Amino acid sequence: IKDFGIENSLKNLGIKDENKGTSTGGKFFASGKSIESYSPADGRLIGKVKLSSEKDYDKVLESAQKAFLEFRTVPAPKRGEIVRQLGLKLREYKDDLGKLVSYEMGKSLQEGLGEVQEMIDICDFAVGLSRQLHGYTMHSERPGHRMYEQYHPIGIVSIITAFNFPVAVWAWNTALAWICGNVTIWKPSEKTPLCAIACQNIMNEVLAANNLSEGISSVMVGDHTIGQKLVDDKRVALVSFTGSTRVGRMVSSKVAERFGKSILELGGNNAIIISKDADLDMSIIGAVFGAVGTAGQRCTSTRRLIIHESVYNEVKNRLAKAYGQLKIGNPLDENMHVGPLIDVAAVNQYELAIEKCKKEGGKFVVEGGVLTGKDYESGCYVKPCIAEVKNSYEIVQHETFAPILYLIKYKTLEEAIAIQNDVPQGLSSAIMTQNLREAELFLSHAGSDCGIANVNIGTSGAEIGGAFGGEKETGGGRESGSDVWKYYMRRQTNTINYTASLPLAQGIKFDL
Ligand code: UN1
Repeated sequence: IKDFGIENSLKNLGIKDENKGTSTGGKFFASGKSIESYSPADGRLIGKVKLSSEKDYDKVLESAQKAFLEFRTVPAPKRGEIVRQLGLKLREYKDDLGKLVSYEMGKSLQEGLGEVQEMIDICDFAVGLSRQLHGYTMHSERPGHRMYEQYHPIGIVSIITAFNFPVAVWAWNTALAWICGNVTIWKPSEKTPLCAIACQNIMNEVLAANNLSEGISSVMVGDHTIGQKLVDDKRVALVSFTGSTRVGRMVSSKVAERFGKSILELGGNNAIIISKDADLDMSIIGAVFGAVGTAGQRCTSTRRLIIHESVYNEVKNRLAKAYGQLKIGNPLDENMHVGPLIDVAAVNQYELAIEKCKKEGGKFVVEGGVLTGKDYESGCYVKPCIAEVKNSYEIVQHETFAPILYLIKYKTLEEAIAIQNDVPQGLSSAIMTQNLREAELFLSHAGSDCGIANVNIGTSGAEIGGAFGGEKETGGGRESGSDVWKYYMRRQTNTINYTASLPLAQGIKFDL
């Protein structure tokens, strides 16, 4: 088997055959059961990981609580300096980590490297931000008084991430949480535990170089019981959860019940509207990358194309031709466009969705199917497929994490926007058009209802500088850029009286 240098990268990242899944910044430990991580690329066992147990959980939480008391007093720009060093380390390890992401998760090497680039980018962003945690000042209605708002650290931030972005989502959250003076506890997906251990190894180098106490950045590779404990634990101020709408709903209500804060990044059902005035060359590339990139396993993957009737057949035929040219294979091989799905369970979901789509009346323009034979031994490779459907089909309303693209025809832009919005999710959306009126209507208050709305760009591949997240069943959370840092802090309004008298607000008189 061709190794693509993965053995060497595993070594550089400190991944062993047997790993322990818990670290608070120092040595790794774990006393739970063991799991195995297989690569969906070639089916090989990459390594074993001993999971965090409930006993380990208590240790991590205590260490985080202690660390917070100290870390919150470190000046924000100094915390930024630590994030700057993390960004430098990530540059050093970019090739190795990108390769591991590709090998353990299955996305193409290009996308694996892109994911590490997102980590580097958010570090740079956070460093600058560490000097800009601004609040407003305002004029008091009382003479000799001053008012302002300030933001303080909130405490322990737990980060629960999914397999599809096994490293970047942690970095988005950690970089911001840190500069805000919080400590973080990461529970990664059990499907990509080694990516998490590699990140923590990198982090531990930064922590050690700065003599920082344990507990500032912890990882716990554990099963759902660990996730549940984090969600229920009053000591955890903010739960940042990325995953399914089904689990997100539980996280949301459990955290709300104890008046904790949560950031939810749940399912997407993203569409591109291809107008009669679209640049079709651009539209085809945008649609194909959006639908097959990461084998359709991004939250932002393009699931639906809403195509104007006048260009419908041309787009359909050109898509079919483009799909015919897709090379599916080992994601570490740079000649391949599409890698595998994460595991065989995901392949089953893909097959079920195709079956369901057919039952509901979907007509396949490009047939799907599971690939077998040489180079496909892992059983995780599937053919990206395209079906003509109605938006109302149950399967079309549902997010299937696989490269299945649905085509829908429209007559007027108002109708297209209504179709685009007529799903339970609200993450990403796009329009391909060179017509200013169409673009502006799509972005207007009568346009897309999603957290992300693009013009002449596909639905996936957002930059970290803007707030990332979506509405409706996507959960309403925002991560990464813009003013998202405010989620990671508690807000305080301060009124200061510098006179010798005590006037009350609203002109109330109270004399003794
Ligand atoms: C996700 O799929 O969970 O916009 C995140 C994108 C990436 C992030 C996706 N920057 O596609």
